[in-house]
This record gives sequence, C-alpha cells and structure tokens, in this order.
Amino acid sequence: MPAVKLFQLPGAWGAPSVSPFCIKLETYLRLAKQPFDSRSGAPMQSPNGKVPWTDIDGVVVADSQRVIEHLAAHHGVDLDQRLSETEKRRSHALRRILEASTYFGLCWIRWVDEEGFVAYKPVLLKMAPPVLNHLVLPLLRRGVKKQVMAQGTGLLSEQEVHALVARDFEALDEALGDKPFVFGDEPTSIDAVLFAFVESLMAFPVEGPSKAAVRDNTRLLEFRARVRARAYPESA
Ligand SMILES: N[C@@H](CCC(=O)N[C@@H](CS)C(=O)NCC(=O)O)C(=O)O
Repeated sequence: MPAVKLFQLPGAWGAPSVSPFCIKLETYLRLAKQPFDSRSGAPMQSPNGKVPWTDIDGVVVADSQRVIEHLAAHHGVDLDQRLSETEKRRSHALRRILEASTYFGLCWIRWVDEEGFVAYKPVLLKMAPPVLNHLVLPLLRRGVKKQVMAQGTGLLSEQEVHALVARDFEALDEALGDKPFVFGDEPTSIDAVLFAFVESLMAFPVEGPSKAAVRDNTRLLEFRARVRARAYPESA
C-alpha cells in the first residue's frame, strides 16, 4: 500500500471537510481501505491552487479525480475495477452533474447568498485566522462570486439555483434507486462523490428549498447514513 498524505481543508458542522472535493477524496480512501495521513492544507499552498491534493510515495498529485486515477493506475487501489465500460461512462456522467453543476449551486448557497455567507464567514475565519482575516475574506468572496457568475449559476435567481440543485439530486436519487450503492451492493467512486455532495448540502446550517428537498428524500438520507457507517464508523 502506498504512503498517502492528504492535504485538505478542515471540517465543520459535523462534515469531514468544508470542501466537497476533500470529503469525496477522504471518503474514497476510506471506502477503498487505503490508509492516509490527513494534513491541513489551503488552496494557496496547493500545486493547482485548489484542495485537495496529495503526496503519494513522494509523488505530488493534485485534483481529487487525478488522485483516484493515479491510485488505480500505479497502486491497484481501484473501487471501480468491477464496473463495465458502460457503467464507467454512467459514473462519469453522474459525477459531472455533481462536480460541474451542483458544486456551483453549493458555492452560491455559501458564498453568494447573504444568509449563507453570514453562516460560512465565522468558519472561514476560524480556519486560518492570520491569513484569512477580515481584509482578505471580501476578496476571496468576490473571486468565488466571479467564478459562479462565469459558470452561469450566478446568473440564475435564488429559486432557480435551488431548483437546479434539487433536480441534480433527484437525478442522482434515480440512479441510486433502491440499491445500497449506485452500482449495487458495494461502493464505487460515484458513491464517494454523491456522499460528499449530500453531506455538504445537509451539514451546512442554513435552510433552503434544495436542502428541504433532500431532507424529504429518504433514500438519499439513508444512503448518507450508509456511507457514513462504512467510511466513518467512529461518527456514524
Ligand atoms: N477538480 C478539483 C476541484 C477542487 C476544488 O474546486 N476545490 C475548491 C474547494 S471545494 C477550491 O480549492 N477552491 C479554491 C479556489 O478555487 O480558489 C478536484 O476534484 O479536486
């Protein structure tokens, strides 16, 4: 087994990290039973300017998906090994819904929405008080708002953003169906991604229509509890 150092943002509100991509990777490593050493790391320290990143046997790999692919290609650590080519393509499509659509909805909920930012701000300030002070935070917020605008989610109304997030989760719920995990009885990489995004939405302490929709979805809530019990038995 390779020696993995995982650099990521710390947790809050009971979630393993404030970043869905960090939760995804930590959950993947845990589900794959790959030991790792978790270290605190901020985007500005990362080789690609984003969290998470890793050091795997001395090789630095940034980006959660690259890490998953690196572990499969070089170390035989691969939760998707048993999937057919068709299932791998479905997994890719489902992952992209969450990472390229839902993610920006979550950014809107935390960074653009006033109530969301009021709740997020103290957590951000606590994470790195000397660096992330009251002067830097508005600049960070402006940067995230710009990203959310450029991607398109920032151009939508509040109702539209929540409707989009709720529909993304409906699509994932449909793919999950009544199975324990998306591709059957055992977890694969898409389960780590789905868990990360359900967890990120539900743990954030601000109510809204998209959170209410997932709260009404027993299958997704049971899925969240199932992954938590497997990957984080200490807190399940
Ligand atoms: N494709 C990347 C996305 C990572 C990402 O967007 N991370 C966010 C935190 S959730 C980040 O570091 N943002 C900092 C920034 O964009 O400045 C991955 O899968 O790791």
